[in-house]
Amino acid sequence: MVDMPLTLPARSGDDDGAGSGPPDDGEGEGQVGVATKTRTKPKKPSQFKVLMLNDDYTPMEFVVMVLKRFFAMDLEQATRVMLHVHQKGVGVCGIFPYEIAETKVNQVMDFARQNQHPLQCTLEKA
Ligand code: TYC
Repeated sequence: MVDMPLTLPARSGDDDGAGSGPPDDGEGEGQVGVATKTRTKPKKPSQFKVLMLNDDYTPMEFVVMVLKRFFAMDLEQATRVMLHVHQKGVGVCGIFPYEIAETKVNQVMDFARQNQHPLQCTLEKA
């Protein structure tokens, strides 16, 4: 009497086209799936600069009011940033995560429009 194995050892591919089973369709258990990788070090949300642009028409006092109201600056800080923008053409109001930066830009643009000033504010990746 000869001992026969009851089960055959698993093979990774039944690719000979003939013999025991149907041809391998590449969908065998444990072979196809979505590769996932858990990030152990979470990425910091990227930061965005909110920039104020100079123009020839918006009153200086209005720009100072905007900087105090939406960027929590005191009078001295707001005046310094406003004069920087007036002289250099552009200045940084603050650096925030994207959604906060975008909200600030919208708030400034809406407030300027409501007051009929052409003041422009924009975002830039920090
Ligand atoms: N240049 C404007 C003026 O002379 C003042 C100003 C400053 C406007 C900063 C916009 O972002 C600005 N009245």
